[in-house]
Amino acid sequence: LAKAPVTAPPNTVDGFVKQFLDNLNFGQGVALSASGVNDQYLALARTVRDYLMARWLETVRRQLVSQAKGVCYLSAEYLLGRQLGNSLLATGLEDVAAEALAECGIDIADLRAQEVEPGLGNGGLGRLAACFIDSLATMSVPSIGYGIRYEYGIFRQTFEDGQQVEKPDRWLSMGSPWEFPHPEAAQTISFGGRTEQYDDDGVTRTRWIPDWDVLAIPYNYMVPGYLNGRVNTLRLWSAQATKAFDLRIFNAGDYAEAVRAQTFAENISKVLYPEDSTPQGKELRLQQQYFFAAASIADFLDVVLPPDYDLTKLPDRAIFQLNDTHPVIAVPELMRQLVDVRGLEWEQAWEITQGCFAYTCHTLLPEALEVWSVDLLGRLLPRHLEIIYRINEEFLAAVRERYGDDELRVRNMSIIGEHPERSVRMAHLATVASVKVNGVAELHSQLLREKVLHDFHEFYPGKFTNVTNGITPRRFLRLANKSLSELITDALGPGWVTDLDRLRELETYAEDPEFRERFAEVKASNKRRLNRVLLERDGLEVDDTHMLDVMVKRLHEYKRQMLKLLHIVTLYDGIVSGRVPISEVTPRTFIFGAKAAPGYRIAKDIIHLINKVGSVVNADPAVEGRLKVLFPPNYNVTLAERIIPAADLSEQISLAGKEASGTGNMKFALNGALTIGTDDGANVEIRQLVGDDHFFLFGMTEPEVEELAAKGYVPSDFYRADPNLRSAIDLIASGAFSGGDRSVFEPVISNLLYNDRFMVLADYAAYIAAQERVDAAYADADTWTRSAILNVARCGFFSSDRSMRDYIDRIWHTPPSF
Ligand code: 26Y
Repeated sequence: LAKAPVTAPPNTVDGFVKQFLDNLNFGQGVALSASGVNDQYLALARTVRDYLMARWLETVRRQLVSQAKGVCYLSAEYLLGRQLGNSLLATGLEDVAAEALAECGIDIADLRAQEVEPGLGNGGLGRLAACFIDSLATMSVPSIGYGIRYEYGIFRQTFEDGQQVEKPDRWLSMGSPWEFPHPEAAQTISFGGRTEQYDDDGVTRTRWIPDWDVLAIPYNYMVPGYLNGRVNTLRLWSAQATKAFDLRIFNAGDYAEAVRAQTFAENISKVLYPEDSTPQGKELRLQQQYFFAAASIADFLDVVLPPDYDLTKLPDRAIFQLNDTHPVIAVPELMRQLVDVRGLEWEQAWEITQGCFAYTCHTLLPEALEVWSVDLLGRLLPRHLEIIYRINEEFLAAVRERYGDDELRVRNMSIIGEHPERSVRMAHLATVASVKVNGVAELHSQLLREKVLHDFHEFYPGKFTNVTNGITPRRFLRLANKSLSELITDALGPGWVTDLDRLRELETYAEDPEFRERFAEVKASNKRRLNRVLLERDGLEVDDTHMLDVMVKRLHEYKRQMLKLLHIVTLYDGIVSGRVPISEVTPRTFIFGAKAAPGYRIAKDIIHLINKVGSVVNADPAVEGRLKVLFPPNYNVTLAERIIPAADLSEQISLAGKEASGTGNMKFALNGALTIGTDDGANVEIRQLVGDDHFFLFGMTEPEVEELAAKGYVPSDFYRADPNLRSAIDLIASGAFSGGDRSVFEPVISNLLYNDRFMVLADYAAYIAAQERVDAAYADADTWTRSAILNVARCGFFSSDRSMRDYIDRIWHTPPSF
């Protein structure tokens, strides 16, 4: 294999100008004088791409030659965020590009603003995948990300009269300069039909006779490492109708039916499911999962591996990391490939398969553990169901051998559940098939071992491990918070970007009054920048003299946006009732960002309520502008990069034992916000690292939650016992935020008083008390700043580079390779 013949354009302003103009003229087909901002953006993107291309081809070549063990990260979601800024950063071209464009009379910021981010994920799990592939590229680890190229990503959220209205996310409508389609490398993915046994030279074998299929077209994306000359690949699959599919019908003259058939096939990669946490038994979702899992396995076996590869060595060549259960159908698919297609013996194939998978669980909520009804799975993937049955049979035989006839245990561990209907428990299948199973924060992994998958932990000692999540410092510090990055680099030099533990050295700077002053000025300037962004984006104003108190994350009851809202209503209630003199109210701007799953009724009601409370509070002269509630719509990665660096207070207030990890919590702390939080997920580790004096802890612990649940939680008892709480709830119930209409928020109120599954009312008093400690601490600006600096200094642990090192050491055993 020859070295890649491609060379990058010269790394100079002149070189960049020439390349940019070439791309504009020859790529877009317009002259500079006639070009619009989108032409210019596309030409700029292609120019940066040109600088990455030689490195990409070289990375692919070396990976082919070395055949070193690599990671195949299988994820149904990648929440990438904008690509341009990150590519400029990775190539070290930020300044060259800005100067070159200035020479052409263009402000690069205008072009950056043109990019529509690919929102191919819902929230934490999808963003985690994006951080991980960034770290793998930066650490030179052989790896490839596999996923789905949704034509429509997560919906665009708008508000109409305070209520969420979903609009389609047409992220591809202006063209995406970052993708490389390869129709010639398509895989055919089959569905439906039946299986049959046949005689193969005296051996009985099984084959699958499917009844329809689709093409999976790979689209490659560059994943550039930070200033290291490496570019890994993200391969996303797009569904296309096969010729056989519609030709037959076309020839019969039924054009409408042909188009319908095509639509049916292409629907598979049409839209991202906007549900998070609550799986809906949607057939299309199972199609999506099999579609990308099967295409990825086939791609790896047929395209990435050399021909005649000895498959018994596969565990030394590849590890397929399952990002939650969404790709777990890859397990029976690999078995099918090995046994039915490539003729291996079952036992041998199973040994290979068990050496090739690892599973990450991202939840603790029982309703979020994916199951597929046997009926549906058998109809869509009959051969896979047979394979799953056989895996289960052998697994349960081993369980029985170990525990005798403990049928209760057997039933609990079975891959097949019987209630409320016969179904395949994907988490059990993943656990049985995997080398390792990991949770995403210490507490989460502990609860997995002790509760959710306890029997499995007992059966497979050593299989369970923890890898605490992380975030990429490139995007979430260096790119998102340029002024803080410059301050840090002034103090420490530039090495921290790939060695985040070095932030520890800032601890001594926290004692330096001049450094504190500069740090406080960085925070203030980030607030001013946020003000400009929100003013232009949504007409919202951020007062840079206010404490900025932020809660951004998916809207979910367990995350308890309601608790934050009750705090705001309590403050407001204190003012309007005259109980609290206005001069005693700390000026705060509250920012919410949250999408609710379109079918999640109560979550949408809560969004509505937040908006209505905001309208009333913001307009009430009695408040004297001291409280402001802002809810910019359509929170996404791009907005996160603007909000997080400006925040003073980070709200991480889930009910203990429900948030697997959280990653927003890490982003805030690393950008110098102090956390108010429960003892949940990675909050636990953040607090341990930054220290109790620099973290506002409140609320029940996980065992206390269990205890309260066991003795019978009665939310209305808390309502009755606490006059502040009662008054706040009564104010909402009175219609004060709904123009006097008591019915509008009745479901929210009833849910709180009579159900309150996530114990908002039980933690209310502790939360209010903790917020009073926040106010007191904030009053001493200099001490607050010192705490903020210590948060930055002590959160280097949360780099996703560290997460990747942990995966490599504990699970993958895939060292960096050049
Ligand atoms: C199957 C479908 C309904 C589904 C779709 C998306 C199920 C779950 C999800 C997404 C889950 C998710 O984002 N989980 C979050 O993963 C983060 C990364 O590990 C954690 O930090 C966070 O606590 C967890 O809620």
